[in-house]
Amino acid sequence: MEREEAAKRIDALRSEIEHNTYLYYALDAPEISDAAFDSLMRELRELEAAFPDLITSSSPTQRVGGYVAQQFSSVRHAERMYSLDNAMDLAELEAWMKRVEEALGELPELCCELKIDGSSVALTYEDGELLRAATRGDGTMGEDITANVRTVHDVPLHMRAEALEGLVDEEATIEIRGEAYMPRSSFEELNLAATAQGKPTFANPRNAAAGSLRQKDPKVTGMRDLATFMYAIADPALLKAPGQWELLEWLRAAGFHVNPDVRLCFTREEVFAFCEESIEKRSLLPYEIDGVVVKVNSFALQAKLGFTSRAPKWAIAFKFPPEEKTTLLRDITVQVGRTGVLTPVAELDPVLVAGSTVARATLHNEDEVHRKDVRIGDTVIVRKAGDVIPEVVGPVISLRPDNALVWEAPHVCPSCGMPVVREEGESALRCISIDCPAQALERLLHWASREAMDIDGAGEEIIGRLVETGRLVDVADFYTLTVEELASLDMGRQNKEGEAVRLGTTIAEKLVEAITASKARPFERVLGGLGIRHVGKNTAAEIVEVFPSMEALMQADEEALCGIYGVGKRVANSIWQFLRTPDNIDVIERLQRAGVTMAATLTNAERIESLKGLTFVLTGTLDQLGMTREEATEKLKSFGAKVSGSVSAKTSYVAVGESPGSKYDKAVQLGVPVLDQTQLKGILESGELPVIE
Ligand code: 0OX
Repeated sequence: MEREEAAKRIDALRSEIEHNTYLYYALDAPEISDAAFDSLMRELRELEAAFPDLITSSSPTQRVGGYVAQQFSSVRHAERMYSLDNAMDLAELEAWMKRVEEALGELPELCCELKIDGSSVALTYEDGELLRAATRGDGTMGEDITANVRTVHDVPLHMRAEALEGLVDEEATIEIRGEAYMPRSSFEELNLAATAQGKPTFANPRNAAAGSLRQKDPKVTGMRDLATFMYAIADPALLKAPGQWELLEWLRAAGFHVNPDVRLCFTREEVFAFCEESIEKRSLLPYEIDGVVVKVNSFALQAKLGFTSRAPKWAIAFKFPPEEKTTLLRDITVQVGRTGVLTPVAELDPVLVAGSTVARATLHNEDEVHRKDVRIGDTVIVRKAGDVIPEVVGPVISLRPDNALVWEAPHVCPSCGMPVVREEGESALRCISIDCPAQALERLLHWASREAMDIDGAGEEIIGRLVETGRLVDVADFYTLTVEELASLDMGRQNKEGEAVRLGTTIAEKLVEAITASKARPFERVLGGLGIRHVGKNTAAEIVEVFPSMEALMQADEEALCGIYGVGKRVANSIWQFLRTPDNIDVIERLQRAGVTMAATLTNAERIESLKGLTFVLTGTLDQLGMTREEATEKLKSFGAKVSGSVSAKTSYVAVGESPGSKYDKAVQLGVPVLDQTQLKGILESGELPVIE
């Protein structure tokens, strides 16, 4: 074929493919078969291969580029990407409508949308061409994920021509915002495949979407089934449309995928009805939603209402009540924790609840099992406490089979076979054997965990193997592991060729590096990591305030220990006992010889206590700090501040990251000042408070 003829055919094929992509993905109304579509794509690919100079970046064949990013660069959003205030029930939603009504003199038209539980994206178009795609980040700065977003089929690489008519200035650069999500079925398939390959799974479709968008290699993103629903424009003034409803119509016409479940409401009752219908609809939708977003429709009225420092006053997210599902309770097993506590665990038929698959849920203790009267074989109601921790609410008695089995607590430890005890006044059964391997495993996992020594790569599988092979008995053994022995560690599995899978040099080297790095963790982490009963990270920090070295702590008697803030008789006795047990002393000495930190690096007098007297609460995903939440907490403490887990009138500041929950709401309710991630970062760097508007 001649070049000129090829160019014409290429143009025609591209238009046809784009039109059919739009029909398929945006309108959900395909007109040609998948096979016919594939045939068009194949022809286009062949022609482009024959005439490579005719390839353009917005050709439908060019969604997946070959470039593998080392890291994502930061981009500034055209306008700040605000988050949404939440209404936790219909009464809070009503209160918001009342505020809006009072501010505007009457209740305006309200546009109701489903709240897609995905990952926010911002798409920038210049001259109608997709120029850039970014994550939300902290709302001001996001990450450049253009190459990955280009692989998402329902994201137009260029807007449809008719869209230009709706713009005030056809050449303007516009930023379109929305949510990228992974359909439930694709999420389940992805996790099944990951499980089959022994890879980690995603907790829920939202994490799967966010994780897929942050892949270094766009080819990987291209293999994930992602989709989008777009619902906003950074600057509505660029559009002729007068309101949200018209914006959604324009977005549809421009080629974007817009959620069809939207409704323009004129009364409170209509808004409530939409919320209630959406709750009903929730489990039937092929994607996850976690609420309804209600927006004042008119852009002019939106501007009148304005923003708080965090969110628009003209919109609210009505959050759904915790989702409950029923499933089969297959068995009740017993887990042995690091302090020997035996916890009954419900083994369930996997069920998707509030965005993640639940297969196990704690039943807390023996009394709880009997109080709830759950029996093996029961159909049980499952929900997520605070939408996070799965719990069994109770049985559906009417569905109880005749052979449902009443669970009996074990008399011996399921791990070591030694008799278990239930101390007076306690609800927990406990294995008190020193040699219990389950306790050893849990202690080692706790030591390696992020909140303690943060040994990257030391997960359950590797630690489990090292315990089974007898190479790890106590936490000091970590520091004697060598690259050579780890590299040849038999993982107890076989590959396709039937050979034993070994850990390998690369992972072994990284692990030894992480173990070495952990030696420098602050003393309070070491203390919290030892697994002393009743000594978690907060108590450990208080102990270090008074006894800043292991040497000083070893010499303290129970009375002196009781002088520590938050340490009563029971805790003091547990610390004292621990430090007088020969096996524990041996572990501490070996840790010390290995070079693990055994004293606080800064004494109280040396501390720059610029934040003394202030209490911070951190909430939401803090991914813009350049450090982990634990590190940020430590840093704040090093400036003399307290960091608390809950918001009260005494809280000085609440720092919020992505998707903050009820703590943010509480802060607003109590009038506690809120910091965003940029402000928190500033404090962490300087130890000084920002000027808050
Ligand atoms: C959603 C969703 C999120 C954005 C900032 C002001 C209004 N997750 O589906 N946010 C918004 O709009 C907000 N709409 C949505 N549909």
